[in-house]
Amino acid sequence: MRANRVLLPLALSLIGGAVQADLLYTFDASAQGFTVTSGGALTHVVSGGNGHLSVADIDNADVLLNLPLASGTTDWSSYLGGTLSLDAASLNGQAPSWSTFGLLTLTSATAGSVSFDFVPETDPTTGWKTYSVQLDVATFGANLSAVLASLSSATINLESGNGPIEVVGIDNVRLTSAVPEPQTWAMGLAGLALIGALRRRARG
Ligand SMILES: [Ca+2]
Ligand SMILES: [Ca+2]
Repeated sequence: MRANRVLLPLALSLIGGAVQADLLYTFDASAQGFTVTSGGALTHVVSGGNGHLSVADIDNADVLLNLPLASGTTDWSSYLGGTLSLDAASLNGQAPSWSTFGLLTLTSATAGSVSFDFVPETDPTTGWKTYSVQLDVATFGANLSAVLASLSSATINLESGNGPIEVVGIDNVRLTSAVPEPQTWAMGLAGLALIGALRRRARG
């Protein structure tokens, strides 16, 4: 039994290294903790059980959508190499005339910030479209891993109109971890095998 006290946590940590929770915000019942802290007014809209966020630009400050994070710092290391995606649409038919829509900025309490604009300058347009960005060093630079490990805010710039003229919709914000590398799968399988061995020993 003493060996199990050492081996069981080891087995669980091997599995934990391979399995990382994805996040999906569908806004079907609420705004799920998303806020707009600058330049815009956020409304949660429900239609036929499918909700989304509606954000109206109200002044000349950038409209910044904040993803919900725990206070202090959050460790998003497991999303390094993963993907952030969202659905967006122009809700009032305003053609895009400002290019910063889709600028994702990740800020760390201790390691500065990184950013990347993942929506084409010609979007969003009327009708929902999905946009995504890979959270990798090739896209955000070498500082990304340090920022993700001590994240204090994650904001998406929603400015698509020159002046307070646009109303945009946001839905299905999704954060997925990287597809595990073969060696990560191997660690997870090793963890499962170890647990299997411990159970057999406990029975015997
Ligand atoms: Ca929805
Ligand atoms: Ca604007």
